[in-house]
Amino acid sequence: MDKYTVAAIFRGIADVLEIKGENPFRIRAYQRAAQNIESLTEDLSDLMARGELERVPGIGKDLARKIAEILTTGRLRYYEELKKEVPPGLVELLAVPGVGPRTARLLYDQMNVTSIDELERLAREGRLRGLPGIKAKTEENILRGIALVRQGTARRPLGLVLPLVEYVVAYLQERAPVERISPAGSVRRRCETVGDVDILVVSSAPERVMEIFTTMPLVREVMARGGTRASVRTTDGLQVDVRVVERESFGAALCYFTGSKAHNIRIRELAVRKGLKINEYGVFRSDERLAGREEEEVYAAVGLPWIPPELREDRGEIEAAQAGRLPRLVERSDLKGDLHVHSRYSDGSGTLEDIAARARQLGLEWVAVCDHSRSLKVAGGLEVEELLVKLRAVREFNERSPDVKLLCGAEVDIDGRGGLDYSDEILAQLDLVVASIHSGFKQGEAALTARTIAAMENPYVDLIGHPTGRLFGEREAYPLDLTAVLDAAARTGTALEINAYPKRLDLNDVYSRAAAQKGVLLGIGSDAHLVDQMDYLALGLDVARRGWLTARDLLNTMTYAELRSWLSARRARAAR
Ligand code: DGT
Ligand code: CA
Ligand code: CA
Ligand code: ZN
Repeated sequence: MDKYTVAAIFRGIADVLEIKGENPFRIRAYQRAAQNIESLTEDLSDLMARGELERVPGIGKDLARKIAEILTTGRLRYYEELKKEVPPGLVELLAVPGVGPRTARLLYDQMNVTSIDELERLAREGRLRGLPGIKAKTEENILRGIALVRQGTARRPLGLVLPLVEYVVAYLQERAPVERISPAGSVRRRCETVGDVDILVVSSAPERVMEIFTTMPLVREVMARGGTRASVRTTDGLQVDVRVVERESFGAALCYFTGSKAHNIRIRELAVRKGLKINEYGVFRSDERLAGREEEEVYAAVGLPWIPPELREDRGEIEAAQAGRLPRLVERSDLKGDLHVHSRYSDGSGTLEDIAARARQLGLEWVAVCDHSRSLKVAGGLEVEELLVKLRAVREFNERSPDVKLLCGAEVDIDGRGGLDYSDEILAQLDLVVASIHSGFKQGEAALTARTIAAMENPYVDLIGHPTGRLFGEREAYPLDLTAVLDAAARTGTALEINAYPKRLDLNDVYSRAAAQKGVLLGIGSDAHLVDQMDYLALGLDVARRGWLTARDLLNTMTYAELRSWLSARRARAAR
């Protein structure tokens, strides 16, 4: 998992080059390389051993050599030298939109500004104006930029945080004397956005854990460090807290720090009624410790079965647990297919073979290959003739492939009035049809609701893609009458997508649960554009579990044969 170290160093290089006013193409090259490296699923060291680093997009001879140096020595001399050329505080200022390298340099040289906090204070007090090129208006822009940075770094989408959590956990496991380790907090509950990362550890040598954690290459700043607890900020600004707890308290601490706070409060009330006290150290009757090593013991002390972290939001899970009616949440091993993958036929990068190979690695039995339809020109939407070529190619592929089967699908645009981008005659030939809205978001609730329902009323539409259109950090969900949409889905038997692309997670947990309660089927689609992104299926699973879904609520748990018969029943109804 050294890819994050390499990516962090490359990003650092890009920042320094930017301050130095170097060639923008060189800067961009480092940034792009960092991004590509991060999304690799293959181990960098393996690639290096096979001499294949240069096969990663954006990596040439020079960068391959630098990666090799980082992988073998843990550092990069070029970067160490380069860093000496600029003051460290300067790099932080660049994160503020509107503060470019020239302004950052100016602020540093003339005002000694080395942090965003200082910059904010000076701008507030009106002390920047008067510097060359800085007016009252510029100060306002800087303050607005700072607010954006704070907002953007305040909560991040789960999918962008999880790889880093896995990295930190693996890093500590490999290097520190770790007996037990687990993420806690919103990460463990799989909330769709994460404020900060909480990690709990049991160790015989807490100081060692602190030392190793606070000196990780991706640590930018150690915010607090004690004997058993430390907080750091990573190079891209995320806060990570690590706590070392006693072996006997691990379960109690895990309960406490997993939260949610609302869930914890309910559990503690139950304890009080039994004359018990629960805190992060254990379960106590006066001073006697009754339990604490395992979470199960803590729940058992208040007469409950263990509750999956995804449900711990005080949304009825405690009542369900008391009644013995906790849902049997869908699990990764239940998933047999992915409903939404783009291929090279539109804007994806994988061939049919690549997609099937990845599916095989992920233990999937089928994949619906859904490329964009013809009006979505920017995304390489398929003309009818191209679609027919693809259809033949998928049929031929399936004849060759004994295990993984592909479905020839399409992600068909819903137009401004609820019409579809292909005729019914064409749709009827496809194995599976996803219909999505990609334009006209400003139409208002009534029109958007009507468009969505009109698409569901087309008997060839099997699934509505990313039903609310939200994109974290870019676009709010568009206004929809969700009750009407869910009712129409139930009436027409149309499934709704849980789009698992990290910026989407759409439908979300709450709506997925509401849909399932109305008997609507849901389908997870990774919306992968690179085959590596088919891993996003796991994020969709997180949403499904937070939405209380069982295997029976999802299309993804069907075998290929079951899915085909569900689809052909729908087609038969459509033909009537
Ligand atoms: P986040 O970080 O905003 O995404 O959300 P969490 O849930 O990770 O919140 P965080 O990091 O502030 O705290 C982690 C857990 O610790 C939280 O879910 C419950 C527990 N916790 C924190 N503060 C309190 C508190 O004042 N009372 C109780 N009962 N629990 C707390
Ligand atoms: Ca947290
Ligand atoms: Ca925290
Ligand atoms: Zn789409």
